[in-house]
Amino acid sequence: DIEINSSETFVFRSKLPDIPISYELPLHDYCFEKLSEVSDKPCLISGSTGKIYTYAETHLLCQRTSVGLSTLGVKKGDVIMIILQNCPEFVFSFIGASMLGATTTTANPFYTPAEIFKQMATSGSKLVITQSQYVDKLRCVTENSAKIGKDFTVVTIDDKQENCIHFSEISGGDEKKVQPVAFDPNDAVALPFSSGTTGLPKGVILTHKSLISSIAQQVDGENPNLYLKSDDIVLCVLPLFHIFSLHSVLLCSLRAGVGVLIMPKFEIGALLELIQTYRVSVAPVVPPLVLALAKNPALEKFDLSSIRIVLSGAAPLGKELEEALKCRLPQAIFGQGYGMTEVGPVLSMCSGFAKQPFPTKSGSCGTVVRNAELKILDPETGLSLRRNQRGEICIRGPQIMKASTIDVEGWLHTGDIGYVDDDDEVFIVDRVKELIKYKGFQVPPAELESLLISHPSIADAAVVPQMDTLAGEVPVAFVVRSNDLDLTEEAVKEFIAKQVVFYKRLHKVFFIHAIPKSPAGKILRKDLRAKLVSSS
Ligand code: 4UW
Repeated sequence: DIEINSSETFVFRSKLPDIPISYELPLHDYCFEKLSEVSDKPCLISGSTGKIYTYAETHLLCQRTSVGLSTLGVKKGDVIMIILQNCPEFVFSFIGASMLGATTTTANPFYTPAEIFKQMATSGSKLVITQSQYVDKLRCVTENSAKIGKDFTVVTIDDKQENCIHFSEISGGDEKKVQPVAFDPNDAVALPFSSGTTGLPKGVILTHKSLISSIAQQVDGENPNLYLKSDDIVLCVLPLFHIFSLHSVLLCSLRAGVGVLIMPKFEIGALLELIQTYRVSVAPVVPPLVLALAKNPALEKFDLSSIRIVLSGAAPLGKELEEALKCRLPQAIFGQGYGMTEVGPVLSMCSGFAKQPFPTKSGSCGTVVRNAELKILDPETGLSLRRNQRGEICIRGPQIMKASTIDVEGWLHTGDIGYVDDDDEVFIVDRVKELIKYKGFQVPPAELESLLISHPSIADAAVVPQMDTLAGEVPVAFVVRSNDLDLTEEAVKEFIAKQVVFYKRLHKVFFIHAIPKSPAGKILRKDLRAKLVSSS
């Protein structure tokens, strides 16, 4: 019964006060600002070899790698590409590139050659750092005529490969040759790929300013939102090529001066063993990992009492799942963060992780980070909504990417539907954007649709998410055959599977007569999603 004033905006803010954030330092110097205080402390712990790099050693190797990269011709403004499983060399390369004023684009090592070359071309990278097992993909001539050693440079971190350079040649640079480069806080430092709210994957320009803002919003200030204690060991099993791990696991830990336990891939036995051995205290996870931990009987055999924080994100975490793991780790605080690559990346974080924590509710994605504003818009009317009303989540702050789907007032529209409750907690309930998330990995429908339409027997196609207990969501396709009525579901699935990374594979194909579209030609995805619900 309250009259709505159409110009009124309801802005939600953090419970924590804003803090001053300085942009005088480039990202690498900001992350290592307290180096002298932590130089002898463990920084990177390699889970696979057991090797421990102190903060001083890590910093030195980053400097040497930066000199080595510059010897290979990498300079300010260039883009290098990292195609690695989690490993210390990932860190040396990313920070080393930052020291040169260069930008790093990260790719999933499981990508197909087509996906890798697309990202390489779009990002303009001429140097790739990878493992020998992936070099064959880079030699794939059917995808690209560019030649290793001639058109682009490849560095391998393990075995030496023909025409490639070995990492020891670049990490052996002379640190005394480090040249300070002129730097602007608005220079790009990371170029993760994301499809955002619509379309194909695009390079998201994250600047020194955006990443420093987002790190500061988590770990800086008198009462940090994500309080990392000096003897914490943070688990780094989520892939560093994704912004969640790169930002909230690696960069936040470096800034806070805590140890990072690096695991190249997820394997439950090894994971439990490492948590016990290294007394891991902070566990950033995604829902499928929560599931693996909650359900695995082997958990009982290990001492996991060191875990004090479980931070989940990148996809919705069901309450039952959270409860199931809580029972097994009764000493830990559970909470979620809500991130999006374009937001640089964190919108909200569990305030139960703060140095002086707040009580939080299960299912919430935290409260909006400090030094930022969040509002909820009615998707129909565009009006700003009050507490407990569902609408599109929008964010404004210094962490969001340079140039994007930001409106004239500086608000980024996420394409996520949610609400803010009476205690300032953010809840996500739906997604209006096209994006599909398989175990937290991005599956852009537009990418699969363009591949489908390239098939000679397919006239039109649309890809939408279907709910799945294990993966959260899986992509399924609606396909209009052109004339070949023999085209089978299997043939369509295989056609796609050959061209994309495993999590983008189609789980079902439905043949229909026409794809429902709006008068403007936009696929009516809601209608297709509704068809799935009614048929299941
Ligand atoms: N609940 C439900 C969530 C949630 C979610 C994200 O691949 P992107 O672009 O980016 C991410 C980043 C996640 C992240 C980064 C840093 C961090 O600290 C943190 O906290 C744990 C998480 O996923 O996908 C963005 C989209 O993923 C969905 C949502 O739709 C968002 O727009 N998403 N987090 N907690 N859904």
